Amino acid sequence: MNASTPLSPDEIRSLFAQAMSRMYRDEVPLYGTLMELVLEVNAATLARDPSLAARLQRSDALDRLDAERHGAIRVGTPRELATLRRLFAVMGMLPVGYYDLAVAGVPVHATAFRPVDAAALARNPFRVFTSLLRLELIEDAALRDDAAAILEAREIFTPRALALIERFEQAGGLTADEAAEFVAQALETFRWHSEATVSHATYQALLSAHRLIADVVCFRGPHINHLTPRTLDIDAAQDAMQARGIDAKAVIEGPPRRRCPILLRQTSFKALREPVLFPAGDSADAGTHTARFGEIEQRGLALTPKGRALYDSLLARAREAGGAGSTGDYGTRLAVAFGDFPDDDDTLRREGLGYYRYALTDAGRADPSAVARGSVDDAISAGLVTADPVVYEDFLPVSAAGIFQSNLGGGEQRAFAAQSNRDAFEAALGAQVHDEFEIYARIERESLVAVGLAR
Ligand code: OOG
Ligand code: NI
Repeated sequence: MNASTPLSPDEIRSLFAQAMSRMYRDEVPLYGTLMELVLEVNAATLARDPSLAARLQRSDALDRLDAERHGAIRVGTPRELATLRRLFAVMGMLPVGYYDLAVAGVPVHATAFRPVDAAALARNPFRVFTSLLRLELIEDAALRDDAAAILEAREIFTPRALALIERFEQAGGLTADEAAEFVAQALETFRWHSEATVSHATYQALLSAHRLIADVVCFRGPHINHLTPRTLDIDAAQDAMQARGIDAKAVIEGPPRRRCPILLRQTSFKALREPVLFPAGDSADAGTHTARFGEIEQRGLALTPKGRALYDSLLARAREAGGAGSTGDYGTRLAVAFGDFPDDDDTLRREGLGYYRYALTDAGRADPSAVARGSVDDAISAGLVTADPVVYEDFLPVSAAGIFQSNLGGGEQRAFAAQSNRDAFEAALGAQVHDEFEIYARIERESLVAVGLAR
């Protein structure tokens, strides 16, 4: 390839995802252990279940599996969020969904930057869950002003990264050389810095307002706080974590184990306590900070609004039945509640609970007019067409809150009374977030068109 040939956003995203993974493995070696463990579990699962391997192959999910992960960052100001939107756009990552976590006691709201079309997702689905601190939820006005001033004064992007974002916007692409430089420069924004930018006293004051506020405000930038590989069997991965003595979260977030996995199941290891240096001459010049962790997830069928409403109501039933959320024999309550959620692809599809991707079989390719003559169900029962689950590419607010909480030392259970404020989030972002359901529906519709079954 010529150095001046533009690189596609998909290629830049792949380079970036690899570079982030390498950096985080150096920063948090336990993440490397987690990746090895997931590779082993996935290889064993595929060897045990050839039909799963075939299905993943048909829906383009097999090749991307080992490269697949998401990360998470937290920023402090609208300007930071808006610039991140432009940075992620260089890599074909657009904001999808609005997540309000204040209701769960975490003073942030969030979106996920990710690719949206089927080809880009097949290439590399790398996603970054991106939270914006809601400073207005700090009660102490003086502390709130301090935090705002500290954030206003910092610059989380390198001058060269900003210049390359502009270059991309003007030229409509980056050459291979520019892309390599962009990836290296973008990485600087997400690197961990063990030197706090504030005094120990300020750090302590912000920490006692909320641990998360200290994490966002006291450092040079939005360090990546975890990267999450995708496993095909999260129960096996959870057991493997425990067998290796990793301090795993007690409960797997999300739906219970099922024959047909839906949405997203996640578990994590607890955040590490890491040394931090405070500016010289401070009363205490060293301390610790707890923010960075590791996570594993299993992804399943993307649900329609109807399926999602059923999911939300069954999850609420399981959580309410025990009083205080994910404790006690929560696993049993969850399994009982989800007895009411159909667990075979045929029913899920016919009842419109999930999105499916349609493809011609060899027989269907040999006789396309036979496909077009009947209904979708006819074509499937005649063996002309297959229907495979569309993979859920997004996040779940209740699960995300559980992940946040388990990494905040467990002491922060209060909910904020604040209204969810999507308009303010979008104003800060400088754009509207994309609707996840529209994206899945389009992927399903395009597959129907491709097999000649669109009505
Ligand atoms: C983000 C937590 C949410 C997930 O997978 O739900 C998340 C954070 O801790 O910043 O990553
Ligand atoms: Ni996560």
